[in-house]
Amino acid sequence: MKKLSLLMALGLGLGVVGCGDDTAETSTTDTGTADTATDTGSGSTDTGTTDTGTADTGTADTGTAEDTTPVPTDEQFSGPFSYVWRLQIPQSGTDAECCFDFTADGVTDNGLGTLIGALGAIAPDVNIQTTLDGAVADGSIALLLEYAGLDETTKTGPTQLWFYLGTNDVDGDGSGDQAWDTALKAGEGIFQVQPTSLAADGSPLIKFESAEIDSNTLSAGPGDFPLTIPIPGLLTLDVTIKQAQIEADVRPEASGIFTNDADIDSDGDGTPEVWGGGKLGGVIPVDQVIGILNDLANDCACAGIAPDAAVIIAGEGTDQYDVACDPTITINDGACTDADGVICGNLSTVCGFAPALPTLGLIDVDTNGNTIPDAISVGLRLSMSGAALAATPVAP
Ligand SMILES: [Ca+2]
Ligand SMILES: [Ca+2]
Ligand SMILES: [Ca+2]
Ligand SMILES: [Ca+2]
Repeated sequence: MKKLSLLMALGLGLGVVGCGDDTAETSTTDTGTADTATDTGSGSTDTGTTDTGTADTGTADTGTAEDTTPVPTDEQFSGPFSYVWRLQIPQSGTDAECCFDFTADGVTDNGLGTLIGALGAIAPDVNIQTTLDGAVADGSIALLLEYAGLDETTKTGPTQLWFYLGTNDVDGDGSGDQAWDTALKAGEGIFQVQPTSLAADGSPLIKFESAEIDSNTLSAGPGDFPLTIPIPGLLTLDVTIKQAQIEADVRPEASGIFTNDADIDSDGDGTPEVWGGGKLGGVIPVDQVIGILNDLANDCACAGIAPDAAVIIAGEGTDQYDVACDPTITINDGACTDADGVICGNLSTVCGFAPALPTLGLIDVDTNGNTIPDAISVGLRLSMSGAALAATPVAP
């Protein structure tokens, strides 16, 4: 199990992603499997080279071609950029807070908010939002977006979204070079890209390959999106968000792309609260979460757990996603200390709680069409300002 520091929180620094609806069609010969799906997407007509390959025997494609992926012609690190100066996790409240409807019932879904709200009730001293705010303000989390291939003059049209971890400590003295609350939020920030967000060849690890800015709306996805979310003192969610998408109310300025805040009365008291104008959402298969918990449990030798034990047994049952600890595994967590981590010392509590997990309402999306929810919807609000890069990425 990877124990990731807060630096990696939402740092998007792990894993390789294949994002976007369609991979760009760049070859001239069709060597792939016959197309059997109807293309229902929108976008501009595919104007690429004529396909001279084997005839496609699949269902006729009656939709508009979805191949809008621009091939960036400008250099990496040339911008335009955004700096994410606020990440908000709605924990309860109104439908408008965040972010997307994954169940086609017209109501947005956010099981992550439900989970964090529940954690807040169980452990009031663990405030995820305060932790996130602090990490962004002190530079531990400096998330940058590059709009690759975006028209540099109009800052609109098709683009790719490339994500980087950055630092404002360009001079390397250990502290940020500019004030977060004024300069960075105002779009005056100058950053350097951290190598943890780059592949061996220097290209970005995390990206939405198909995105667009149109009429002040930035949209991207849906696609797969790897993400790391630490829950301090409990666990680190290291997951791939499925059906990930971004939608943001943006305005292009000289220094980059800014979000426009959204005023939403999230607590229903008649006075609106300020939310970031960007929305990032998707669903996390529960199987991934159970895998993380079992990885954590496998580190609990102090409780008598074998390194390869499947402590938690989970999966879709006849009417719900069932979760329970293996009753044949004996847990002696009383022998664990704080040094063994929060999970090991509370493993029997976790196991006592596990069967109740499906009843909390956070497993809320069915991803395989059998009507049994098997995934947790998530949503974050983003606030962004323009930004610039100082130099090539810092050396590894
Ligand atoms: Ca819904
Ligand atoms: Ca510095
Ligand atoms: Ca209010
Ligand atoms: Ca299902």
